[in-house]
Amino acid sequence: MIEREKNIKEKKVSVIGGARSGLAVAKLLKKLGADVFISDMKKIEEIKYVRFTTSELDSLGIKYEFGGHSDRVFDCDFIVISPGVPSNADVIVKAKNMGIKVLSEIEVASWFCKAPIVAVTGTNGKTTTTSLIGFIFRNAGFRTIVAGNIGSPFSDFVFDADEKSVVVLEVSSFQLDHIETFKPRVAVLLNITPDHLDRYASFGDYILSKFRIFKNQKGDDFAVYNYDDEIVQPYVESLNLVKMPFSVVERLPVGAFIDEGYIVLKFENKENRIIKMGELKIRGIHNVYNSLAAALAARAMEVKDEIIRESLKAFEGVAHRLEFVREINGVKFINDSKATNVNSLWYALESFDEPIILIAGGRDKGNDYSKVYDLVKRKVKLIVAIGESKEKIYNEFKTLTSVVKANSMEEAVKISFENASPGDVVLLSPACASFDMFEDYEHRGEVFKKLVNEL
Ligand code: UMA
Repeated sequence: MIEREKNIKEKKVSVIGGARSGLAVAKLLKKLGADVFISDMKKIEEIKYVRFTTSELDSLGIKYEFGGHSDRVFDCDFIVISPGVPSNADVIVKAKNMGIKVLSEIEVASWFCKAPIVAVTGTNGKTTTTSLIGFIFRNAGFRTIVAGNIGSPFSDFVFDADEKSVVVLEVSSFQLDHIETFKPRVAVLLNITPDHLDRYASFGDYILSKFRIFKNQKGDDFAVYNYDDEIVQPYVESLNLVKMPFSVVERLPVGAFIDEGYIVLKFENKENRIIKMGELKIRGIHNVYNSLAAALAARAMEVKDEIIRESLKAFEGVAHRLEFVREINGVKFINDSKATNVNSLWYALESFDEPIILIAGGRDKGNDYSKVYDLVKRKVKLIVAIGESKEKIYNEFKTLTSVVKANSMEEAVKISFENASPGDVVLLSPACASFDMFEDYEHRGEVFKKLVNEL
């Protein structure tokens, strides 16, 4: 690491994308003495999530350009790419053709990380599992940093971690696409289902991207993985790592599974019942999976079962993921704005026994809704379709249940409330990205909650 720090001083680095990760990694590299240049295709005032000015960058000594990528980008030793910048963006393709190395922000931050990293990926459940693992480590007394795709760039926190800390990172496929030496002590792979098909040439490419989480692990590093996932299981079992599988279907010879309604950890032929599934505060079978994965990640770092038990019992989940908002006249309102793909919607529908009024739609990512046809038919009494994809949703589901279209979230909440009877659930679980109507899924969830609280 010291070698890296020394080397950075002599490097010229171009950072593509100047939002959260771009700005964080630029500051990190500048602090270490590099010559840093940020380039963003947007004007500075249009950049989301972070507000900063050119004079702030001037005072930090960071160079910049906004409103487009010029050839100045290529005058560097390597490029750091923000996760939101597609690999096939002109600027990236050109850089690669010129032989310039393109690295992700988590790769660069990891060079300076003294703490072991627990990295969590998967199509769904990443944020909940990352938060839960962080919660367990904090309860176990570790100095714990939770960062990454969850919304806080790793680069902002890497110097807060020392050898005794643990860094729990949510990592997306976009972040894994450009790693080189990034090596988690514990890698958690929750599941893989089609997503981000607007960014990958095929589902196969997306799968390969997820598998990169294990790329640099060595024989004594841990792979926590979903034994029930037919894409994940055969691949991980072919790796030479310490394997920690979890299953809700099978009793495993080693790992985590369900027995007589209990979450069980089994190692060295010793079975420990940790907690009854019913005692988990977070609902649904997907959260049983997330809890099994988190328990194994904690076990890998030698957290005691007692701490794992207390933590699983107390954890209340994360905002925007099946978040209970309010009950009015016996109608429960649930904010699942984080459901940005069909699989998340599947889990959300599966989590409720009550009749559901579903608010769905937004920016479509090549969604195939056939997986939820059956659940919609059985459980959903009304769909309120919103956003760019409302026509598609209307056409997909009109023969299965009632569907109406709304022009705004306000109208969607109003229609849902008017049509709800006591005992129903009004569920915002869009299965789409939010960018057609909102800044991001958090903004979408906040707007929904505000409207519900005003009813
Ligand atoms: N940009 C360019 N050139 C391009 C394309 C984009 O300059 O060709 C610029 C845009 O103008 C914009 C910037 O790049 O200003 C956007 O970068 P970004 O989207 O990477 O934004 P960040 O704020 O850095 O957020 C990223 C992650 N975003 C994405 O993966 C899309 C955040 O994940 C993450 O929390 C953050 O880094 C900190 O690590 C969000 C997300 O939606 C939550 N993730 C996806 C998901 O969970 O499904 C993967």
